[in-house]
Amino acid sequence: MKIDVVSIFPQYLAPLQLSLVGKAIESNLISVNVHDLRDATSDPHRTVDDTPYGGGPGMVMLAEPWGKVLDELVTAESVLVIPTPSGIPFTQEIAESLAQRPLLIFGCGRYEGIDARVVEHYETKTTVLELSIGDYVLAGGEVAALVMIEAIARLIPGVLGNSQSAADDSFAPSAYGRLLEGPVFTKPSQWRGIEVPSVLLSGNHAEIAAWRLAQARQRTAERRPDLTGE
Ligand code: JD8
Repeated sequence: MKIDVVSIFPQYLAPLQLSLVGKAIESNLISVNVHDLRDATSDPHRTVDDTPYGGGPGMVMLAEPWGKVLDELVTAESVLVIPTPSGIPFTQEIAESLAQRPLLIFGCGRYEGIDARVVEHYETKTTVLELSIGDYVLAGGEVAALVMIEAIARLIPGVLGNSQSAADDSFAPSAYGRLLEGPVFTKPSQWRGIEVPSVLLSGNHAEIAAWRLAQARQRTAERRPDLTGE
């Protein structure tokens, strides 16, 4: 998978070189290229924004620099992801779908957002997804891109080590819908007077699996009834 990220703060994407995504890059399972939007400007001040038509607070990102950089990146097979608080909620299901695609492009806006004609234009050239990572407001799209890229990359075959499995994740599909993960424990078996549930020390794998499923279903029903349709 090839991932391109466009931002006026390319250093914001430096964490992609670390940990899970960094190892996937080193293993050539994915490639990540970060592009500075200001390199696509044509004035001495490398201007990327201007005042909004119709008035109102803040500044809006100019369409032309986006056009210049995206014309070099977008193909019919690409998916252009635009993080925005007004987007469709980003979910594990969307992450699973995007993990199947050969080329993802993340357009990270700032200020009040990107001139809407950019999305309108590129919808005629490629698949465009305006996605939101949650119901709160950030200062720009970079953090959202980091979140989405990590969620997607870990689903690419070979990225997670043998000891890990996306199939056991929270939100992974199961016979009972997408469930939250239950509680996890490690040594010591007693910590500050609190014991590990005895079933986990029993060695009875069927009982352990049943207990874990029951815990996941209970936690999901309590915290996220929307996931179980209850
Ligand atoms: C992209 C500019 C800031 C947003 C004026 C604050 C995603 N879940 C999410 N929350 N916020 C974002 C997000 C915020 C962004 C941009 C994503 C580009 N801003 C703007 C509109 C109000 N400022 C996001 N995904």
